Amino acid sequence: MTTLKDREKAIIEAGYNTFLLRSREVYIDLLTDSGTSAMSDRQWAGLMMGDEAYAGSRNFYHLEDVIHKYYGYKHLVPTHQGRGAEHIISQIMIKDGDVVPGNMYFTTTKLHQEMAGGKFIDIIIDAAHDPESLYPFKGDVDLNKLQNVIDTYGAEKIPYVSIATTVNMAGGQPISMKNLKEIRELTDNYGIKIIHDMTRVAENAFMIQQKEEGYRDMSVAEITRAICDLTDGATMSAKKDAMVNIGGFLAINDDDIFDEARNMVVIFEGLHTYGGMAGRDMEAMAIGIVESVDDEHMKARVGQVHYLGNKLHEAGVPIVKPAGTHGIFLDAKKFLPHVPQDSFPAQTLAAELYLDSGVRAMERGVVSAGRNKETGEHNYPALELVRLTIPRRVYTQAHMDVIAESVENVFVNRDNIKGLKMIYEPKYLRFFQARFEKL
Ligand code: P61
Repeated sequence: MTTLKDREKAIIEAGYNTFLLRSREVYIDLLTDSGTSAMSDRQWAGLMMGDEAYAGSRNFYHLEDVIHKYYGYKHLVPTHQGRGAEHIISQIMIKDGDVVPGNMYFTTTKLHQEMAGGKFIDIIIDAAHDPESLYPFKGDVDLNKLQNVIDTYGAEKIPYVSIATTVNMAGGQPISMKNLKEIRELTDNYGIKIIHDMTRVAENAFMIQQKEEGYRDMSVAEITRAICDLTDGATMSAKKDAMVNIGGFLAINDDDIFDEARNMVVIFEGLHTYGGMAGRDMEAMAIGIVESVDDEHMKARVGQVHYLGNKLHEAGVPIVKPAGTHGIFLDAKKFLPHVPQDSFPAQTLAAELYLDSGVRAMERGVVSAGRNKETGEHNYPALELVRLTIPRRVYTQAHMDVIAESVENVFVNRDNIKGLKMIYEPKYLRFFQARFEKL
């Protein structure tokens, strides 16, 4: 625990950027659910069974079996985390001048698509950009938007459609099975592949089970598999659903793409049977994947997030509705209507929340959206959010209560809060290292 004086010093030293705080300065850490979940007794036991052979570790074959069984993809290329897989698939599939339609951008995914010469085009439904819309599947694709991209650029310019389960930047919103089937049908007509960002696929499957007609009697595991079966390949950050501290993979059905990816992984990640992970990491991941599709686990995990969401909603705090699965997202535009978007309301709010209680959250607004590649202007996203991300199996209900109290406290005092100005801006993924000063 820290005093207000400690926190004032810490946030100034961190340039009002929660990514630059030291963890010892943080009381409840809601920066991310990435690599921060608690591993189970079985996963820890798995760490003890690491086979650290350079080549052909038995943990790799275990992981491969689990991925075949639960996700169904034919080939596995392990990587050190999600962006390692994004790098490889983007470099292999995207050519200069290509376009990649997707259900809202994700920071690292989009950057890798651009670095490979592509342009990302957002085809998510309009409701996803509206924090007040109560539509339960705000991760859905607008099929007219997708058709429009195909008509405008031609199918040969579209290496794949990028589909995330769930959509992180929209507030952790799921895509429906119905919509995914329709995307499959449309892309099949043109021979376009679907590459699946499956980072939180089990959470998406749980939301389908709970909210989509006809899925109540299917298990999270069955729905997860059905989602994967509608796609051609996937990138995975195993630090989320699969509850490991580090790890990820690329999975792909196409033999030729696999051949290239397996070759490329040895340049950037490591040998094709470990790809940047230790044998023990692969073992913990294999076990974590099985745990991630457990219905009871998912009920507790998403239930905890929704408990916090309900509390904040009842207190009148503006949040993205309906609550997503991996965190609660504060609507900073409504929270701080007097702070213009170019004074970074979400960055400001995250800093204020830290000052109030030592709760660390993450900006997901104009800072995260970066600059337009052509004009150099800030991208101004409709969603200007602060993400209160909940790690899995870490915090208790009492923590949720403390978090809600602190957010409510900042909300009551919101009129006194002023914005920030950016004084240092890195070239890539600026939100990680940018620095700010109080206006
Ligand atoms: C997170 F501020 N997510 O949510 P890697 N796809 C998706 C992710 O959520 C994801 C990756 C790919 C993080 C970590 C993070 O702008 C940021 O294993 C849907 O992190 O490489 C990661 O997977 C990339 C935080 C990433 C960020 C980028 O907290």
